[in-house]
Amino acid sequence: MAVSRKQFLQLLAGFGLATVAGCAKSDERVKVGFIVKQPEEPWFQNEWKFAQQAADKYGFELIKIGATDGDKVLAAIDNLATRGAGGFVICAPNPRLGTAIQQRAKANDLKVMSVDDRLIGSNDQPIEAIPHVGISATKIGALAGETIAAEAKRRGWNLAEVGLLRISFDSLQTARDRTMGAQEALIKAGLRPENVYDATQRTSDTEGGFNAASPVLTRQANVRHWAIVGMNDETVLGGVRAAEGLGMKADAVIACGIGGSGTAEAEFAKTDATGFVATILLSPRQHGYDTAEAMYRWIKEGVAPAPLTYTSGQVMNRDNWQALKAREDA
Ligand code: FCA
Repeated sequence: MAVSRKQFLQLLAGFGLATVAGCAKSDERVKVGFIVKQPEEPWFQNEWKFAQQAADKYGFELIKIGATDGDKVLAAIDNLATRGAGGFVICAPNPRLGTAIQQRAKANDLKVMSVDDRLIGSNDQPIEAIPHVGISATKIGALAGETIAAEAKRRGWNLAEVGLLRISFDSLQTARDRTMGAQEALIKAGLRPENVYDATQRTSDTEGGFNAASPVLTRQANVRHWAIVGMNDETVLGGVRAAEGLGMKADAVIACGIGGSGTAEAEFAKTDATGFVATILLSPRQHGYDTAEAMYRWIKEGVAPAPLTYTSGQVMNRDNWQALKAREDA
């Protein structure tokens, strides 16, 4: 019978031999892993920050691991088992790692729940057995689109003449739902479907957004007014920077991000407004604190988390960002 390293250590502990294995006399604290795909992104830093607050409140140990590819994810899961974790929360670098993650967690006797990006199984469907907390992507995207439409109206733009740059990452369901939600809202407000230009990004950071946007904007040199949407603040900001690089300043661009973490804050804090007019503020508290707390309870009390939770967002801009942040940190 195959015995995982964790089970092996537990067996040793059972025989009073834990110290022989070099394990300090057993640490009774619950340990919760929190694996994220892009540890340098402010959103994930924020998730970790709030997860740590849950750890401090309940007295469990939070083990934070950044895992940018599949090998690192599997190594992280083994590492968590070795360190005696009872389970982990994960935003994986690729949702298609779902089956591998599920199997590896099972082999190591670890509970698993996903956050932000839902894991996909071998049948191409979400793995329903893994509890998930994600954003209500289509609605949040629609709010981004409506925010842009309202600003266009305020500026007196004719939406029928506006180009929409949809920076896309369609292999990720939440990213597709977000940007399609925005696109549909803008079309409803008067944007013409033939004026939608997709720019496919390879990475979901600012550089990825910039590299995707530049050639598309260059090719459509006749479009004078641009709306820009994307899966997160970094992506959208990359699009705004690309437009600026081509001489399109704040009066030619209306962009709305999704996220509201440090990237957007830094943009709003600038003295001069840029084309990045707003973002949809998400809740890193719900995605970080609540998921870590739910995993802790699952391990400690055997109470499984809700199978599926969708969180909402609200418009954040230069006028209200400081007030909204103060409320979130309170
Ligand atoms: C995805 C994105 C992140 C963030 C999160 C809520 O994981 O990559 O930037 O938007 O969803």
